[in-house]
Amino acid sequence: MATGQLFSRTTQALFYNYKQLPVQRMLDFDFLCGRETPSVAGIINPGSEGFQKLFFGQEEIAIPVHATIEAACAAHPTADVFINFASFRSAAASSMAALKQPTIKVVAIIAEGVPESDTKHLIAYARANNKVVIGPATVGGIQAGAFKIGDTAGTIDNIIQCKLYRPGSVGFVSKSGGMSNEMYNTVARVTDGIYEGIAIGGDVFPGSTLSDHILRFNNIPQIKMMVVLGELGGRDEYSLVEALKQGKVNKPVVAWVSGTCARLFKSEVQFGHAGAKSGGEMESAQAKNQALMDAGAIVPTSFEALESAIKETFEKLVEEGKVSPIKEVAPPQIPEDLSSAIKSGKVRAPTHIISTISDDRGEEPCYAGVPMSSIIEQGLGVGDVISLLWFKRSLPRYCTKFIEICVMLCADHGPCVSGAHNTIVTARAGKDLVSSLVSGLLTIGPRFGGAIDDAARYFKDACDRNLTPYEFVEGMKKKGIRVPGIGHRIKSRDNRDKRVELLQKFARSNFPSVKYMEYAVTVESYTLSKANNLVLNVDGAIGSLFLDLLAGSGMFSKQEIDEIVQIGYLNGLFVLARSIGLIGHTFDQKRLKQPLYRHPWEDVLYTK
Ligand code: Q5B
Repeated sequence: MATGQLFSRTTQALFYNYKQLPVQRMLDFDFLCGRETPSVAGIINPGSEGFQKLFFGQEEIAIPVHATIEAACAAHPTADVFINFASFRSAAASSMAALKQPTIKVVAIIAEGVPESDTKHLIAYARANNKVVIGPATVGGIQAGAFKIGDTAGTIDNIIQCKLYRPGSVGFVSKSGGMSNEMYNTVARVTDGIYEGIAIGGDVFPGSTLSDHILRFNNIPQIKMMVVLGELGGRDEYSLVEALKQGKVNKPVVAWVSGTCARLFKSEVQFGHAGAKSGGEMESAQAKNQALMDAGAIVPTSFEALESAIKETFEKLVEEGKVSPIKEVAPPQIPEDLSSAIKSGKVRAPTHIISTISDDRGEEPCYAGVPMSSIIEQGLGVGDVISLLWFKRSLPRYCTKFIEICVMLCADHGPCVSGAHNTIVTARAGKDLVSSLVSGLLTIGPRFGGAIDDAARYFKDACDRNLTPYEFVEGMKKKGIRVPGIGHRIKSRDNRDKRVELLQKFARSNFPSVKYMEYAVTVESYTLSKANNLVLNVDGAIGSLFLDLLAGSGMFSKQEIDEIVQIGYLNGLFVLARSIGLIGHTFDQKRLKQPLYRHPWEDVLYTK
């Protein structure tokens, strides 16, 4: 293992398996410490490349994302720390790949549950190649005022409270990451603070040991004393005992091995960590505490007494003049994330979108305030969903049934109509479903299917103004406008449109009034006197009947009806319905494996 500093204020890391929170916490720590460069040089997100936007203080920065470890190392040759947030399944392979990169010197493995045999291989490789592994099953480590691994030391508030934004004189090493947070606090209270803290992880075979780090701390001049927090189970603490006995450590070491309560249990107990179980007397907390004390460490009588032991040791160093007084600096304020500031009610921000028809934020999505489950439990249909999402209210059943009939009757009208033709040609050109559908939908307009809204507008205006059919039709003719909802390419007086008949039949027996539809029929009588094909078509039937629905249901104010007619909701019925048929035509052509369509020459009049 390397012999001194692992990190500095310029250390940069590669972060494997993107997790937004720990990366952002590292960058917030950087800002707190006044680092000039972000401590995360790059992110490795296997298989994807690009940039990830994060905050560095108040500024947004784009951190490069690489698909492979090799690519990341090549792009960031000065980044020598590899922070591995892979799962326990892939942590070993990715850590080994990182260790094999010449640029990587330290690998921190966060995952818990890495197979012990894999960890042993990593340890052997790291030792042979003079590299450091921290973990597995670790939160990482921190060099105060310089560099922090992932989530080490928790929230920014905790980091500030523990004064980790500037270096102190204490080297700290523990097995537990959770306890290290506790100890950073304790150390900050009774000394000038942490210089470096490492959690080696709670596995049976940690990548680096307590003594590895204590020996390393011993070589760092800024560290004046060390604190060790071991735990029952394993023999790791004995290598520290050996180092102490051999005089390899010449700075005071305050140590405590937790787990003394294990003796209160009748049988062997497995504590939180994989390695935290007493396998015998030697591995008990009591035995290890005793051995450490015998070897010269300062060992308190209990965990509660650890704080005063650290305090006394530090005060002695101060008295001896071995620690120079620290110059306190106030850390800069980290700008709060907008989301958390809003949550805590500190700020308000204008929204960019306003929406009134649906809400997916609760336990279940709601359509116009009606929960999904209630729609299903009441046995409501697509007509009810349309009434909620388009009209923002629950309409009576005869209205929603009428909507459903419109959708069913307009779903398709054969392959020869404009929309289906376009869809078929597009599908045969090899295009996908959405393109084929959309190319068909784009033909819907004033002549084809999209005359419902105009039919409603003109019929309403004429009927409300009590115009005779003659006045209405001839008035339109004078303006050069064809009456929307009148006329059809194939339907005529003698070949009535069945759809129109069905809609009229339903409305006559269910609607309170069919005033507008009857007006449209009188218009039809007049236009039929001009030409056989000037029938009330499906658009005209829906347009006039919807006016009757709006006016007769008692669910809409006059103002709302005017708005619906003016905005133009009703072509939506044809668009929605015909999408069903156009999708069917797309599938039909694909199923039939139809080749590219080419219109025949003989069907074109070539003329000058
Ligand atoms: N004339 C639909 O025209 C069509 C007149 C009129 C006064 C009229 C035409 C029209 C209004 C728009 C409308 C919806 C283009 C139709 C639909 C869905 C579909 C389709 C499908 C499906 C048909 C001959 C003479 C001329 C014209 C006069 C025609 N319409 N006068 N008001 N509305 N209608 N669209 O047959 O004196 O000779 O110059 O624009 O409601 O799209 O199945 O195919 O489900 O898919 O081509 O049902 O009526 O007639 O253009 O040769 O005109 O009649 O001024 O008079 P045609 P044209 P003149 S439903």
